[in-house]
Amino acid sequence: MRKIASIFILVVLLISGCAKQPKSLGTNEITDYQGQKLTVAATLRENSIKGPPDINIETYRLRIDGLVSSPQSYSYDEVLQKPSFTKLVILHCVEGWDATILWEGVKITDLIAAAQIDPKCDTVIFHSADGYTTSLPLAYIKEKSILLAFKENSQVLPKTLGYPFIVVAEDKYGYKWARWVTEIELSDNPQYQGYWEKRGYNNQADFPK
Ligand SMILES: Nc1nc2c(c(=O)[nH]1)N[C@H]1C(S)=C(S)[C@@H](COP(=O)(O)O)O[C@H]1N2
Ligand SMILES: [Mo]
Repeated sequence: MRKIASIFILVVLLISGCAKQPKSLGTNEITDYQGQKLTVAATLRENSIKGPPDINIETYRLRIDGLVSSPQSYSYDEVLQKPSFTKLVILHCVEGWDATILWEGVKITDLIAAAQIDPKCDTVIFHSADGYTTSLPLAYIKEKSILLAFKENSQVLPKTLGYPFIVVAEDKYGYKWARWVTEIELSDNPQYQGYWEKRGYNNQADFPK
């Protein structure tokens, strides 16, 4: 009889314990994709030059300027209206860590086309809300259909990963992955040096295959 009573108490405790568990309303975040384990953004170390800036999405604009005849200024929603694409790309930082993430974004070529780029342009310079800059060759952006991502692992880009936008600079080291992008400048200067490039990092930044 004592045994039955204790089993009863155990069951009651288990049920009440379960009832206290918060019910999950679900998450959009995915943890694996086509058999590949993805990196959870929250586990990534944030190591930017000034810390993640606050972006007011109501007043936010992405400008396309430089050597163009028709500069553009997109709101967040206007960027999202462009055709979107996903890509599984690994971000490698020079410090040795990496992150495997399913990115979703728009093609940079789709954003700059309307600006009517001067044929002299061969370089794309990214400016960010924290004052960071970096550049990539225009030919590379076209050939690889480089994305400006607004989602990672199926959820809206978290602030630490560059909300609202990060450049998915595949095959290039992390310092080419501009986060919090506010301006895309078309240039004819392939020698342009961004924040880390000025401090000695290689301008090609190719990740060894
Ligand atoms: N705007 C901005 N973008 C940036 C950086 C930065 O400091 N500011 N850091 C770069 C570097 S060095 C890397 S490795 C990736 C990921 O940054 P994390 O090391 O802070 O995670 O973002 C890149 N993009
Ligand atoms: Mo980095």
